[in-house]
This record gives sequence, structure tokens and C-alpha cells, in this order.
Amino acid sequence: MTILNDFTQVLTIAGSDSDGSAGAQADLKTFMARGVYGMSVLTAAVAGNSYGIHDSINMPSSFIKNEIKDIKDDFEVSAFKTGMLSDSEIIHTVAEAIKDKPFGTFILDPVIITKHGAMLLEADAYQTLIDELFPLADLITPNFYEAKKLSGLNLENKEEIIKAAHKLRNLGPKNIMIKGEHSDDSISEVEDYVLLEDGQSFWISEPFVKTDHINGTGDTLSSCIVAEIAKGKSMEDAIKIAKTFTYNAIKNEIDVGHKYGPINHFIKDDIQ
Ligand code: PXL
Repeated sequence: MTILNDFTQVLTIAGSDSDGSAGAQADLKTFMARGVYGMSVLTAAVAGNSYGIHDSINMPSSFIKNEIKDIKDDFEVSAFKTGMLSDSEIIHTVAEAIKDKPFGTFILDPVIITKHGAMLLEADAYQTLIDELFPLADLITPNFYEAKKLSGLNLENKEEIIKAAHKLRNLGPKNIMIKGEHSDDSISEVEDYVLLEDGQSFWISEPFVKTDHINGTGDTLSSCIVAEIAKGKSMEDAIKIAKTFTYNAIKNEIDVGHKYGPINHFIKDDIQ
């Protein structure tokens, strides 16, 4: 029998998506693909498939607290992320439970809305997210829409995106990654902007892939960053690896579901 010692341990605090394409399921698949041991604290569960989300429930705060306590009591988590947090009460519960930094590096994916328009965070909870979790975050990864909502800026050009990143960083997160706009099918590249803790910044892009299979893209990117940080990569390297991994997962489509399908976590690549 082979025993794998010192396995790198990571955690997602997120919602369950029944069709396996997004949320905690996408995170756990990414953790597996990147060779780390993944755990999941569920905040909510959505009933959905490739046509969309049709129902959802939130976990009670007392249950979320117990899930986090059980991980704390028994595991050595090196890095973790948050995804769907639903409302202010859940954000507050999670913030209280992680404020003593029990799980290492914290990647906050400020999940607000799905690609197909389902709201995963109540509008009156944006400020709670900013007040209670931004100051604890090592990195936030808003998409274009979330960056607009959270910064209050229109992001009409590159200067505005840069301005939004600085504005968001002034709210507490150490590093910022604003993911590029891709609602217009005529673009050729999806370009993200990264502002690092030391003040350095860069644009990072991959070709735009015209496909309906993009569920779980943001979840996969942030959980890949978690995995790479946990394995010892720098923030910059982890972001670059995650961008390439996610692009490969989009490019190598798998054919499940009948409408907006998942990306492909089975891809074998040699991104180190
Ligand atoms: O991809 C965003 C997302 C996050 N979390 C859950 C989801 C989705 C999108 O469907 O269902 C639980």
C-alpha cells in the first residue's frame, strides 16, 4: 500500500450546484485536477442544470459554523476560497469563523450572478461583503460585471478598469484580478487585469473561445489559484497557471447537458 504523506489540503466555502458544472463541484474537480486534497463547506445548494438555476436553499448559519469548525478541528488547510455566499447573514457567519486566519491564503471570488442571469448574492449584501470579507482577502477575482457593481465604476475603457482595481484594493484585499469582458462574441481575446500587493500590475489574456460550455469558469479559475498557492506558487504564478488551466478547460469542451454546459476538468496539461 502506498501512503501519500503531507498531502496539500485546500478548502472551498461555496454553494453546491446540482449539475456538477459550477460552485463547490467545479472547485472540487479543479482541486483534484491540480493534485491537492479538496474539502467543501456548503453555504447553499442550487437546483440547476444546463438550462439554468431553478431553485435554491441556504444552509442555516449554525450548520455552516459547524462545517467550518469540523475542518478547523482536524485539518491543515493551506489556502481556501469563498464562492456563493447568498446573503449578509452567511457572509457574517463566514467572516466570524475565518477572521483568525485558520485556513491560510484566502481567495475571495465575489460571486454575484451566474452567466445566465441568476442572482447568487442579494443586492443588500454587497456592502457586507466589502465590509466584512474584503479586509481578510489575499485576492479577489471579480468578473467584469461584479467589478462594476463593487467599484461603482462603468469600466468603459482600460483606464477605468485600472482605476477600479485600485479602488477595490483600497477596500482591503491585497491583490485584485478583474476578469475581462466577453459578452460580445466579436472579441478575439479575453483580457484580465491584475494588480498585485507590491504595486506591480499586468494584463493577462487568452483567446476568446466561442462556446456555450462555460459554466463554472470563474469557480475553476479561483480554485486553481487556491491549489497553486497551496502548493507554494507565488500569487503571480498561481494566477498565470490558473488562467491557462481555465482556458484549456474551456477550449477542450465536453459534451454533457443540452444547453449551457460545463467546462472540462479532465484536461491533462503539463502546466507546472
Ligand atoms: O459559477 C458561479 C456559481 C457559483 N456557485 C454556484 C453556482 C454558480 C453558477 O451556476 O451554481 C453554486
